[in-house]
Amino acid sequence: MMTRLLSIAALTTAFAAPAWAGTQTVTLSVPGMTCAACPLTVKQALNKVPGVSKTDVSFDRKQAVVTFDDNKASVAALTKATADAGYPSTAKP
Ligand SMILES: [Cu+2]
Repeated sequence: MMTRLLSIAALTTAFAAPAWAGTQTVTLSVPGMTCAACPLTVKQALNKVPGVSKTDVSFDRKQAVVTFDDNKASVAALTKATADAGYPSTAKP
């Protein structure tokens, strides 16, 4: 039983490490979006941050789901980017 668990863990690590090392997804709460154009501004700001690979901004939910490489970007860099664009944000737990 233990051996089996360990080999599964080893396999998972071997396959996961090369392609996905450092890839993180964070959901940012962006309460300042007040019209349908706002998400475009937020999306552009986030996409300019080096290391960001995917940005999905929802006006209805007032949130942005961002996929980024944590070797290049950080949650702090993402929230700063939205704040600089006029939309302060915070990471949702
Ligand atoms: Cu707007």
